[in-house]
Amino acid sequence: MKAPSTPITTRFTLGDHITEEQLNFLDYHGFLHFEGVASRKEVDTLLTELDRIEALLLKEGRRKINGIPLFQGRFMGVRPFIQRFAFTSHFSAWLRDFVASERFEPIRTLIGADARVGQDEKDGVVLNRYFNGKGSIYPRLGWHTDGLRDLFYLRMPKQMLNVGLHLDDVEEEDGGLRLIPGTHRQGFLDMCFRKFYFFSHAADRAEITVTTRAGDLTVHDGRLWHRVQRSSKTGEASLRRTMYVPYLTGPYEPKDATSPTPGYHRVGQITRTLRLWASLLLGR
Ligand SMILES: O=C(O)CCC(=O)C(=O)O
Ligand SMILES: [Fe+2]
Repeated sequence: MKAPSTPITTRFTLGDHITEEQLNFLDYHGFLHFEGVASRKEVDTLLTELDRIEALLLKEGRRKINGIPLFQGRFMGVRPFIQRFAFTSHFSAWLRDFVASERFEPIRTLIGADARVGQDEKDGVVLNRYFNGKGSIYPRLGWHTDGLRDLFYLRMPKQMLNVGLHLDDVEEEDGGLRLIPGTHRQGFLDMCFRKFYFFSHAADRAEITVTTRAGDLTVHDGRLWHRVQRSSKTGEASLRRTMYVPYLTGPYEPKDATSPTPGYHRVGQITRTLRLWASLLLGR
């Protein structure tokens, strides 16, 4: 594989197709960064929609959507605050249209000619809200690859591309996504043991920081080692919001209100509850 001629800090522009240069960059480094894919106005609309959806879900006392738990913290220990939403586009016609919009076609076909947006599958369209402070169950996320389930079954994870839309301006001190370029090409043992899954948070010599402007889009290979660094700020100033859109191939497997909660989400529910209590008690 040829090393890309563009520097690793390159922010590309999303056109009507993925160029050879972009493909090569993704193959080599395991990620791609596109600048300004959504406008400020669209980001604002999305965040306003999200506030409306949160109010609705809290009013109804919802804990799960189609079997997937909502991760609920308390913003600065004061008010209930949902930090991970699943199937978000079910609650917003605007969002449903937005994720299906023409501009994302090159991203969809990058996953596969017959790929589709999983509005009703897996966890649906996911919205994350990280903040640092009292009552946060999500101030950061330890080192991991997204292929853990495959490793559990002792099979090598296949390429899985995570497509994230970033909704905040994030500089180095705001924490955010850190990844180790090229690790998507590592072997099975490195993918299992290079880091202690979710417990290890230490910066790696080879990691890079993904700094973003609201509206940027990133694609990263799920086999890469990555983590989310805690913001050095607290409260409102530490908010980091991202939207992850699943693109799927293979048989259509929609979920509904009768769908069971996957085992790994059950385990997560316990650790999140403990984390929330600890955060409320310790105030951080
Ligand atoms: O917040 C992000 O950008 C990444 C989150 C992540 O890695 C995950 O949820 O698996
Ligand atoms: Fe991840």
